[in-house]
Amino acid sequence: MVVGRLLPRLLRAPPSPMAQSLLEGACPSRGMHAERGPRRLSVEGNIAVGKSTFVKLLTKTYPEWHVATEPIATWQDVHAAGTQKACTTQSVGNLLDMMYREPARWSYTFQTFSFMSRLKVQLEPFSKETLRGKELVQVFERSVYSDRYIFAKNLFENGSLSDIEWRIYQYWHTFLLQEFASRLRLHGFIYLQATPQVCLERLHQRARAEEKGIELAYLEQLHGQHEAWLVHKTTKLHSEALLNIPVLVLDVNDDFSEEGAKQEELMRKVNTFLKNL
Ligand code: UDP
Ligand code: D5M
Ligand code: MG
Repeated sequence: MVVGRLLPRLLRAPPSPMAQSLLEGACPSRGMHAERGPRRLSVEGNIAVGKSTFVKLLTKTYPEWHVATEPIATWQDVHAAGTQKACTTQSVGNLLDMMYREPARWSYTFQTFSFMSRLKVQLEPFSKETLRGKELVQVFERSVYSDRYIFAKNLFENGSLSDIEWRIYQYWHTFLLQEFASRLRLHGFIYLQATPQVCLERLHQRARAEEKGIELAYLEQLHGQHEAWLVHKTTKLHSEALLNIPVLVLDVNDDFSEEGAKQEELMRKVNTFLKNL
């Protein structure tokens, strides 16, 4: 089989069977970017569209990639960090639940916390071993950008963030993104696209307690924000560079949770996208 000879500059460890099959015909060229170093991608998409399922599939297909899942557990169980040692395990509340119960009271607080937790994830340094792998790929489930251009923007537009909260948010968000620009850099977005109706069905299936009050209208708003930012490119962004980051749009209306042709099609598209970054 030809696959062995074309072995993956993208894949350093022995590839999984699916990765192996994806490599047939893989071109060793690196694409537009001459520079070496990690490729950093963020998986974006509506609530319950299937991001976590998708990043699990990436992990299975490409076990050597570094995947950072959304730090939702941190939001569901906020701890008194930074205080005396004895207090560090004390839980002070479920901020996700608080935000959904009382959005006008807790949305701004939620934004400060979700941003900090995403920033920490995106800034995490690479180990020496990791850096030795020249073709490293790092994947994040959502980003500091979706925090702002999907959620915070939407919460402002639906009245859950006040005018002054939105302005203060943008002020520090822009400042911090500029300060950390080089370390936050992403090379691509993978946008998982499905109708709000499909997302609602998956949300009901997952049945996360905090989300039981989410209605179709909210998912429609968030869908509109994703489309404006990643497809129509009409969202006003804080930087030109962000606008120019390539976006791979994947239609995930059809179920991809089981092994089969749909999963293979998605992984093939990711592979092609990555080769051209
Ligand atoms: N799911 C599904 N089919 C799919 C993708 C996801 O049935 O093709 C289910 C998945 O098992 C979970 C729910 O939809 O019960 C939400 O998926 P996930 O948590 O991955 O979504 P996320 O909120 O991370 O986008
Ligand atoms: O998203 C995890 C859950 O967290 C889901 O209910 C949306 C919510 N979330 C994530 N980020 C934000 C921000 N920045 N503001 C408000 N709500 C947010 P899931 O899609 O299930 O992985
Ligand atoms: Mg998830």
